[in-house]
Amino acid sequence: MTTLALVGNPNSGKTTLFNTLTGSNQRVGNWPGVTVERKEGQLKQDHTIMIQDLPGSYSLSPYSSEEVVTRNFLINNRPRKILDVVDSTNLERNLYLTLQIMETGIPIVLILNMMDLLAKQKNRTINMKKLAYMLDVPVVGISALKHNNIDKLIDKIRDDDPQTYSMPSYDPRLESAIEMIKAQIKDRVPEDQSRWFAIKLFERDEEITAQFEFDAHQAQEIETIIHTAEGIFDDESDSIVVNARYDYIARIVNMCVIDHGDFKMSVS
Ligand code: GDP
Ligand code: K
Ligand code: MG
Repeated sequence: MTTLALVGNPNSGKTTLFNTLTGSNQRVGNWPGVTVERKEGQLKQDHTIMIQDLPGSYSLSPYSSEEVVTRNFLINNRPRKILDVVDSTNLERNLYLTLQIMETGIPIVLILNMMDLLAKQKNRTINMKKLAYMLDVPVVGISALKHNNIDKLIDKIRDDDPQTYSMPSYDPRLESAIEMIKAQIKDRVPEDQSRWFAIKLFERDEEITAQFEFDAHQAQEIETIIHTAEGIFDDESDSIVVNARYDYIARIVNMCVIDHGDFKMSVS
């Protein structure tokens, strides 16, 4: 049995897509310890594929029960692939979660949902080929509601090639801090997960930091790396990362999206 995780912002269409993919092959329950609904189901076309519908999240920070359930599932269960459902009419905001998903190193299919709405709005064109190229991940545009392009999505879901992608790379000064923290933890975590943990440590994520049980010397070394970066950026470490992600998204969107509305405004 292969487990794939459905992840996305609230209202990106995850449940609609989940129902389309699994039909009536669903099990509904609760996540242990929290009143967050848990849903899993087998892909209609292939019962060896189990799809886990994870709670809607804007980030993988521990800000809400939903986000904690989602991130713990991704980190502890390491699903074979993440199906990242993005509301294509809210691309920038949704890509913020996508970047964090990519930091985990887990293979991903980027699903641009609500393409029917985007087409109707007529104010934006997304070049999906370019987006796939820039992010280095497979991208498929669908409408979960109208069932458009679901066959193509299922092909990508069933594609079992071991997939890797280049990690999004941020401001070089931030990257060097991340590299230094990675060096501190290199014997403690698998290589493909080290970026995720290094970023979480850099953000001073309490839960992840506690998991490592650093001795005083190592805690001090890591704190010095973080503190130095904060001096360089004149900002708190967690907002350095937030800004780096938004800068990266702005660059990607700038190259992959044409806003027709902006153009009209700029000439009038
Ligand atoms: P979730 O919160 O991510 O599980 O999102 P839902 O599946 O509950 O969908 C949120 C709303 O968006 C619902 O009203 C859906 O009918 C609607 N929706 C989902 N997918 C699409 C789509 O592809 N196109 C359009 N127009 N609406 C959609
Ligand atoms: K909803
Ligand atoms: Mg839902």
